[in-house]
Amino acid sequence: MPKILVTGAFGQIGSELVNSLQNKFGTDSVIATDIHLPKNFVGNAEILDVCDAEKYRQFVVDNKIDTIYHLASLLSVGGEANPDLAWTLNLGSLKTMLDIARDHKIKCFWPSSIAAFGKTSLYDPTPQHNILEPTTIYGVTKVAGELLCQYYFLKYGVDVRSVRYPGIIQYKGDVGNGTTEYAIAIFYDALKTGKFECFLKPDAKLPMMFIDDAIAATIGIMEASADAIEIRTSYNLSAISFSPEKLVQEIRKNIALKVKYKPDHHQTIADTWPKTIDDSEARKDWGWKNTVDLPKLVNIMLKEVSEKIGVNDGKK
Ligand code: AKB
Repeated sequence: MPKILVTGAFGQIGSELVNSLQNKFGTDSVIATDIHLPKNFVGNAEILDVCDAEKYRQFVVDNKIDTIYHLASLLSVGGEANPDLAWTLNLGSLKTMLDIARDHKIKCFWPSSIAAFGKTSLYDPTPQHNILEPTTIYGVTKVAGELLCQYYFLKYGVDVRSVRYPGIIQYKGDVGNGTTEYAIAIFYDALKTGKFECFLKPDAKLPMMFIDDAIAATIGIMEASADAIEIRTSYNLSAISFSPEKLVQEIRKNIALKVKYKPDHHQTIADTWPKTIDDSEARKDWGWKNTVDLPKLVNIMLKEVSEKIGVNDGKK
């Protein structure tokens, strides 16, 4: 029975990943940690601040952890609001995790992002091996983190694996403080008020992915044989790309929605990110496949968010 630690377990990806890992390996195999815990969680959950290196190490030793999904992170907008915390949390805690993984032979996962790319990157579709000159602190921590992962693999043999997540659309966790998160917030506003103010331009197309695909990719790369993992920085990962305008059109097939576009500092970040991603290396090396297209994503989000907030999804 594996002993799995998930940090940042109640954020956007963790909320769903913990559930999938519990179903796959059994509830007792998974320990979900974060700096705040939800009230109605079923399973093992504990407070853990990953910026406290000694506590992190002791926690791993005490619980005989053999696998870590290190998800604790600020996103792009949160990072710009607090660059020092972004550096300490996104990169400092990754270094702690890699040191622990090296010393205790732990297999680990760490998420990178499309934020690793920047204005000088080659785009459309964005190749795996690329110029990485991001201009957000979030992007800087992702590029440095990718290189650190590769360094620990080459120097110490740490089995660390990573993907560059596109914008993840999920409904279980809160709406995170990022740029692609407009595409989550829109469902809450559409269902509650029938109106949405968008901080991006109508044609700001970005790579996106439904949470189920993101979880399949995360567990998929961790289950692949170590020999198959040719890239030890981070794999490009792609599913669907859409603009706010395209998403609005799809939502309007289901419910009425009025939208005002007021592009602001979020658009400045989006301007530096790719529109489409070439993820052929992930498909070739460990069999990555996406399954959820835009109409399906919109249907699921309308149903799940309406149930979560207790309003009609317009179909009943
Ligand atoms: C953000 O927008 O900051 C994140 C990301 C793409 O990494 N969702």
